[in-house]
This record gives sequence, structure tokens and C-alpha cells, in this order.
Amino acid sequence: MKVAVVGKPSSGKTTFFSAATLVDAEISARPFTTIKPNHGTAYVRAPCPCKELGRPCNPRNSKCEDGVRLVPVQVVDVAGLVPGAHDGRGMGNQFLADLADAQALIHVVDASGRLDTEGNAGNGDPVADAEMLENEVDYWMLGILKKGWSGVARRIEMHQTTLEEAIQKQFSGLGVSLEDAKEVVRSLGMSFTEDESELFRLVSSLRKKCKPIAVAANKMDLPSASAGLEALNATGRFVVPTCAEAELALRRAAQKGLIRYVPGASSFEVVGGVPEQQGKALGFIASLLGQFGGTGVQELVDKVVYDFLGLIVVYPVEDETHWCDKKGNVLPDAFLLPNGSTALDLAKKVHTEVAEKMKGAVDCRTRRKIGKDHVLRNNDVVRILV
Ligand SMILES: Nc1nc2c(ncn2[C@@H]2O[C@H](COP(=O)(O)OP(=O)(O)O)[C@@H](O)[C@H]2O)c(=O)[nH]1
Ligand SMILES: [Mg+2]
Repeated sequence: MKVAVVGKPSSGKTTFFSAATLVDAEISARPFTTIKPNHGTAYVRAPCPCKELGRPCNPRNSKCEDGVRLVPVQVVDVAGLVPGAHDGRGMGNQFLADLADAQALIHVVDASGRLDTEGNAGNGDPVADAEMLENEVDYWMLGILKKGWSGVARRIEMHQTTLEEAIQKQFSGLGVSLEDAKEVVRSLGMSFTEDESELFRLVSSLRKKCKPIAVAANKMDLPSASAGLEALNATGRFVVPTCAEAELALRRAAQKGLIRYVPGASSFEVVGGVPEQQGKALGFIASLLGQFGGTGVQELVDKVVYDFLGLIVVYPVEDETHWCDKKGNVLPDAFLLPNGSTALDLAKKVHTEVAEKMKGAVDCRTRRKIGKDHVLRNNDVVRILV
């Protein structure tokens, strides 16, 4: 599972990335500080079944803190994007390629509207920023679609391929499935075309499926940001207000042992002696948390995974009584799967070999046998029978 943090220069992408992952990366008010993408791991939270079981767990691919399972999500922070990026402006196409294997984009928007489209001090429009980003991704996808597209007409005529298969093939690197292609072609009522505006409509619909965009209305600490947030909300986009800078300050202070803070919480507790300067900053952050109920960073990451992408958490085990693997590790793995996934989909995630040998599965809560096609629910603990 991977998400990419995108947006215009200086909107706060690297700050958001660092806050969400605690990876040290260079943050600065200069546009294009980030050139090579930064990679890190954020965590989404889920109630861990170890509490029900009444035994401590031994997570391997995830973590458990006080009965809260933290499931890893890869995050990539890419270079800033300016209008015309698909044509190579700014850091151009390279950065777009960094988005290819992300399942969703987090668009960090400067909600305060104090930066122009290039990320310099000036007048900005958060809604125009959201549109610009979508446009850039669409044009980038259009460029990919058009590569060798005229040859597809003949292959369709000769029944060597279908329109849907050809679309899926062009975008296989972006995670477009044949189902996605079929759905989009059906909903647009399309047949093969080389008409530019028709193709644009096509990629625009595909983008919503393969690169859905969640908006972080960032810099909520600045007074002018509330108007930006309101305008973004009015467009119906998926928006969460954030203050990345506050989240980063809190996580760093917690790391140093100055405060106790659980990411996503609406308050924190000062534990050590805090220097005066830092005390003032923390006081400001405390009032911000009071106003917004949190910094929004962890909330956004959780919402992107659970609400926006609709993923569920499932725990595969090899022993339905003790919920452990063969070595006795209790609830070793937690996997994120699309809503509607079956027991077979889980087996495929565990190992292709397990999926091939699979005979059925067991729902470890009810101890009942379930078939390969059984649709899993969030928080299920499942034994795959091989
Ligand atoms: N006021 C405020 N400033 C922020 C916030 N997040 C980031 N910044 C500042 O915005 C500037 C650009 O941040 P950076 O993360 O490097 O932006 P990037 O170019 O999008 O990666 C820096 O001066 C940050 O301190 C925020 O939530 N509030
Ligand atoms: Mg950056």
C-alpha cells in the first residue's frame, strides 16, 4: 500500500511527509527543495484483535501499541508540481513517474492562499490548485495513452484486442485493472477514438479510479486558511484540514520525551522540563488542537485508507484457536485489502503458492469453514486451509 504526497512547491508536502513518517527530510520555504523523492512509512490504526484474545500479540509486518494495531503504509514525497509539469516544466515528468505505483494521492494544498502557482509569496487560490493538479495528472495520463494509440485501431479491427484491453495495457504501470477500463468505457459509452477531447474524458475518469486524490487543506493555523477550506469543501472534494507543521513539532517533541502525544489525539501532556521558547510554541499548538480537535495529519492518513479507498484490515493466521502462525507468533500479520475482497484474495496476498494450494478457509471467530469466495469483513481473523 502506497500513497504519494503531491502539490505545488512550498505547500508543505515535505512537512506533511515528515510529520506522517518521522523521516528527516529537508523542509524550506524555497520552491523545489525536494528534487529526489523521499520515502517513508506512515501507519494507519485499527483495534487489534489481541485484546479479544486476551493474549499479547507478536506483530511482524506491523506494530501494536496498547491494543491498537498500526498497519504500515508507504508514503512518497515528490517534487513540487507547477502548471505545465506534464510538458516538462519545473521538475516535470520525472516527478509524475514517481506517482505511478501509488494507490492514492494526498494533495497538500496551501489553504491560506498565500502562495502563487509556482510556490512563491503571492496570491493563491486553493480550488484552482486542486484543479491544476488534476489537470496535470490527466495530461500526463493522456500522453501515456497516446503512445502507439493509432496502432490499436487496427488491432481492434482484426480482433486481436479490445478497447478495454488496450486501455488496461497502456496503463498497466499505473495500476489500472481491466475492470476499471471496462467500467469507464461503459459509463462513457465510448468506442475507439483518436479525438483528443474524447481521450481526455477517458483519462480523467480513469484517473479518479487509479489515482484518487484526497486534499489536505494545509496551514490551518493561518487565519486566511478558513476561507480556503470552505471553498474546497464546497467543491465536494475529499478534504481534511491539516496543520502539518504542528504535527511535526508534536511528534518531534514526543520523540525527545518532552511530551506524551499519540498521533491523531486532540491533546498532549507535557512531561519533562520544556525550554521557554518551546513552551510557547507548544502553548500555541495546544490552542490549535483545541480549536480543530487535532492536527489532521493522522486523521487524513486513516481516512484515506479506510474511508476514501475503503480498505479493510484482515489478519491471516495458521491456528484458528490460538490465532498464531506455525512458530507461535500471535496475530503476526495485518493486511490491508480492498473492501469486497475474498478469502482467496487474502491467500494471494499471503503467497501465490498458498493461493494455488488453497482448499478453503476458517473464520477464526466463529470457527466456521468458509469458501474461497467468502467475502471478508474488516477485522476478520482467517486461517487459510491448504
Ligand atoms: N504556517 C504553516 N506553515 C507550514 C505548514 N506546513 C508547512 N509549512 C511551511 O511551509 C514551508 C514549505 O514547507 P515544505 O514542507 O518544505 O514544502 P514543500 O515544498 O511542499 O515540500 C516551510 O516554511 C514550512 O515550515 C503549516 O501547517 N502551517
Ligand atoms: Mg518538499
